[in-house]
Amino acid sequence: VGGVVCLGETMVMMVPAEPGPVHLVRTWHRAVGGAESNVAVHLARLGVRSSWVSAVGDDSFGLAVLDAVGGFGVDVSRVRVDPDRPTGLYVKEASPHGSPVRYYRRGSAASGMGPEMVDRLGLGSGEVALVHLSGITAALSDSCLEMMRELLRRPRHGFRVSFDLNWRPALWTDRDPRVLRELADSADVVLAGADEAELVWGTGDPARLRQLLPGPASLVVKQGAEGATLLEGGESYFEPALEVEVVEPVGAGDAFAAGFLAATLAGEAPPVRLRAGHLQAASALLTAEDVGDPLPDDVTVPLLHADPRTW
Ligand code: KDG
Repeated sequence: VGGVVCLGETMVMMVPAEPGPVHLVRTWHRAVGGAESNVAVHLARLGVRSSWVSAVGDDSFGLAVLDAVGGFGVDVSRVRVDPDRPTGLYVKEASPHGSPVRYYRRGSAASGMGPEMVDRLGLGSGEVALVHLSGITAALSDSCLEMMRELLRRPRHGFRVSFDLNWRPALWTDRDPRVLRELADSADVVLAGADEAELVWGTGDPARLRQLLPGPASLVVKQGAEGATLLEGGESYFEPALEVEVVEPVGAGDAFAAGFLAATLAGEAPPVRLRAGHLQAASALLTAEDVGDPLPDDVTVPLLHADPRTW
């Protein structure tokens, strides 16, 4: 079985390391985060061969990103090092109720990616079973959007494309989000929160979506703490989420995607694929880092490796 290529920006992430208003915080925890590399990391942890492709600056933060993602067992050899643009950065204030994020990524190395990057993905090699994209990339720059379009235009010999809508309002202030629909409709597997589905297709209700679409062959609608619905082959499958005490929610969507995609590639049945997504998401909800593991292993590891077939 071929591996998964995840394409999209990863940044250095700063999280306050002491309480209090952020402008007074002087000690920071430096981590690394990016939706697509988060997916790659979770896949690697699940034993799926994964590679992360993006661009980083020729700077220390770029090295930090390569080190961190590579250190999780993800192949980073196709990442472009751009001598002219810096690695992006973002600041996250961790809270269980959603985490305000401030980006410092305009003009970043990753935003300089364009259609030429598609040739770096190794698509013709027979080694790629799936390319994973997200809506974040479409918002980064015109050239990034063109890169996605170019990829989605390529004939899909031997690989599928998955697309997580990953709506980040802060990135769309001067862009038209309708382009997300165009991208979603040309992917094979789409993951969307109910709010994101509403934005793109005008409804987040799986029953209505089922009537509305043809669109992607597989559409997962994530209904928050309630559960998730998979629309596929004219059928609809719902699986409730796990109940967990949320430490910090950012990164849970990426974890869900990885669990779902890993089980999909393994040819599992729809309920098992949804449960695999929920298990991974639960492991991410229990940590403040996107994919970090600061909690005792006895909490997160069993979740990461639980068998969704025996749920
Ligand atoms: O899904 C988590 C991501 O949102 C986070 O890691 C940062 O990639 C990121 C982004 O662009 O928001």
